[in-house]
Amino acid sequence: MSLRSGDSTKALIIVDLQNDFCPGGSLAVEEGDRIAQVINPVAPDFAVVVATKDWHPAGHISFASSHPGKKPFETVAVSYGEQLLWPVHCVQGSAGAELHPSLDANPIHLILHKGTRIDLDSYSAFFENDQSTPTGLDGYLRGLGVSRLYVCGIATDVCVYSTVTDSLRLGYEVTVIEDAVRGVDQPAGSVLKALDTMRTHGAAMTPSSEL
Ligand code: VGL
Ligand code: ZN
Repeated sequence: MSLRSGDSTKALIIVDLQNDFCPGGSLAVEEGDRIAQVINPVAPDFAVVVATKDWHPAGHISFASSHPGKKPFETVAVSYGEQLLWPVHCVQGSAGAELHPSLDANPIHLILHKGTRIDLDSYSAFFENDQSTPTGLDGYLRGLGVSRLYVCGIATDVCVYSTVTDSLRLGYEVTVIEDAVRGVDQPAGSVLKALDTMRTHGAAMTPSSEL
């Protein structure tokens, strides 16, 4: 678990590789569980490895069940704009919120819990969905001298997307590990659109074989 002697400016960010986002989970993403086999061999080569966990209290604002009459994938107006509603997922302390067992957790230095406030969702690893409340991750990474991020995980079109665009906005050099991301694709086409926008904003796309 010590910092490696490799390039200390490079961090791996593993976004929300949790049971609820994998086949069998409440917000299952197709092939979500396949990512681990791609990440496990490369993670130990990074000086810094961060895993995020979506970590919601029961009754969270992003759950459709918290809004009478609303169904998953509908939206509601909240104080910070439109909130897309989801099935109940990643409830703090539940089995669904655990990292997927196929992910080797040993190389992880920091596990960041996000979306922990009942009235505020958080997709990005850097800012809550009000776009202004920081998670502290930027300070952590800068404190370690990190300037280059390699991002993987779930979901390409939700939390990976927000994490990547925030990273670019914060001035990091960002690479998406293209065979280590999977998306919700809700509505259909969201994954392609997200990949395209990430590229346009300056993210590089690399297969794990070229790391
Ligand atoms: C996510 C939907 C709701 C994600 C989190 O990790 O991409 N998606 N909460
Ligand atoms: Zn969530």
